[in-house]
Amino acid sequence: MTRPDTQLQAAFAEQFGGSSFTHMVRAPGRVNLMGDHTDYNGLPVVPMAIQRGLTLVSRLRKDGEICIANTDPRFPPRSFELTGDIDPFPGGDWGNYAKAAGQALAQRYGPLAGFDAVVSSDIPIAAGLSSSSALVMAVALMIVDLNDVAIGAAQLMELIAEAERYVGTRGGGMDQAICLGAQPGSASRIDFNPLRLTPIPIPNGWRFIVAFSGIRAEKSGATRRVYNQRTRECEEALRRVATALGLGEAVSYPGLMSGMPVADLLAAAEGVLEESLFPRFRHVVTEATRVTSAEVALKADDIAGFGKLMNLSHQSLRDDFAVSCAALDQLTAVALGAGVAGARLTGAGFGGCVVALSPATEVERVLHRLEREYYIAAGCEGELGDSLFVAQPSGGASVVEL
Ligand code: NG1
Repeated sequence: MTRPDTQLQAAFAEQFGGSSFTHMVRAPGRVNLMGDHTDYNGLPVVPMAIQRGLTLVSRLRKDGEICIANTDPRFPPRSFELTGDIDPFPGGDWGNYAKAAGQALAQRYGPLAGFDAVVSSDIPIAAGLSSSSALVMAVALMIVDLNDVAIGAAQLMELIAEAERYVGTRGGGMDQAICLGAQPGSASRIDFNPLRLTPIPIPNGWRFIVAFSGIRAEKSGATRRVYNQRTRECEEALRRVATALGLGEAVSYPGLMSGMPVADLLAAAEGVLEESLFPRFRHVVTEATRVTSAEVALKADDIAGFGKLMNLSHQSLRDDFAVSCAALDQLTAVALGAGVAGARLTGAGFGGCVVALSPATEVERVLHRLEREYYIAAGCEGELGDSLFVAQPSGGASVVEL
């Protein structure tokens, strides 16, 4: 891990009366390659951590207060007492992500000492690259390290996935797991209940391009409502299909899928789910099969096969799960027109980013086409580095004492 930059040192000194910090956490963002809206249904995903991340520097306090500032002026300093019952800031406040981690750890391991901290991040915000989970995980790791909390990695991933629901999203466990458990050079297949991460090396000649649509999908606003609506629709579809098949309400999506082939499951579901719910169900179960096929394609260095799965995934997210939007569809179309192996929206959708897979030999040409036909065509000028970049498969979050 590199040392913190001078901007962070100056920000910390300014915020906390000239003193300096002793610990640093680096937590990456992620791009999801396959399996969206499957994690909260207990079904697998294949994300990878990226080179963009969040740095949190801090120094232990003698009391139980967390005082946290941000180098991004949009996020004013926040402080709160680290207890097992923390009142949230108003909805949408960035400090709630720190409170989420703090409350969960204090409930289990309190009383805990707090810290003074400054955060700096280069993960685009509300872009489906998991900037929020990087913050929750960074705060959690810092609390764990400064307080010598004895907790294993898998336990921390699961605790923090649950903890992030503090902000009001009924999310799954993908983001927290990959943020902590990623291996450099690899994506990971993640299975849930129990949580398992299996690294899958990215073949040398593959490049994943991340392209931001320009539409922010703020989870604190309207996006949260639709996201939570999808989680409820999936639960409802599961309950009805399981009941119709005489399986009882305790069955999970993985349980359902292990019991019969997907084609039979879909035929049974179509008979019991109304028109609005059946496509949601179809997305979830077909996306899970695409995750397994994607793992096979990755291991076989089958770029064309992986690309086709990405295209099918995008169609399913757009048509069956209804989480795409015109800008994401346009961006995938431009990428496909530029000759990529495949392209799909990544993360929750409703805006955010597209991920496109290109052979390394073609990547510069594809980047130029995207720049010209999407960004310049829309009137964007200047540096595009935050909106358009090649993702490097990176390692997971870690903490160092400086
Ligand atoms: P993003 O894309 O970061 O909003 C969300 C959920 C994931 C997963 C994806 C969709 C959170 C913190 N993250 O991610 O668990 O459900 O949507 O696949 O809620």
